[in-house]
Amino acid sequence: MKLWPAFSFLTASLFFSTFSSAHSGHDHSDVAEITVSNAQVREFLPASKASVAYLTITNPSEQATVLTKAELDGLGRVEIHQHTHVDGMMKMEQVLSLKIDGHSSVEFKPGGYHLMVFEPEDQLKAGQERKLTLYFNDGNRVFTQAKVVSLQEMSEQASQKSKEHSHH
Ligand SMILES: [Cu+2]
Repeated sequence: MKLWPAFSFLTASLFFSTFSSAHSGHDHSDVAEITVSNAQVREFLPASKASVAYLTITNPSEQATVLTKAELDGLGRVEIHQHTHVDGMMKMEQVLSLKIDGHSSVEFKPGGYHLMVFEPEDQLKAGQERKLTLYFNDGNRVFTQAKVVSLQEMSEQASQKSKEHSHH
């Protein structure tokens, strides 16, 4: 694809600019803990090479933080993705870093940010828990347990959520 070099250059320069601005010498002594909630990873569908995980990251501190990497136990590869609209088409692309402003949270959800997971060492089964590790550019790491859910559970929750939204 011809556009790819331009995309990767843009992503790389965004990465370095957020990286350096987050390192502009702030004091870490009063940094509040980043928390992760509702982490879920979907079972792999038959014959599918990738699955998806959702979570919410909350940054209660003053300073922005930058997520740079995610790992999930038993999965060979985890990528941070976002959905974008290109010429009216919904596409997804990998992001190398994700900035989370101070006093804010980012919800990974269908149609937005998500984790793509690849290369399972063993089968993911609904009801299991897998350790999820998130890496931030200040050296901080956050661990949580991601719940393995079936496609049905995941889509039921998504439709439940959208109902809640439309009824208020
Ligand atoms: Cu994706």
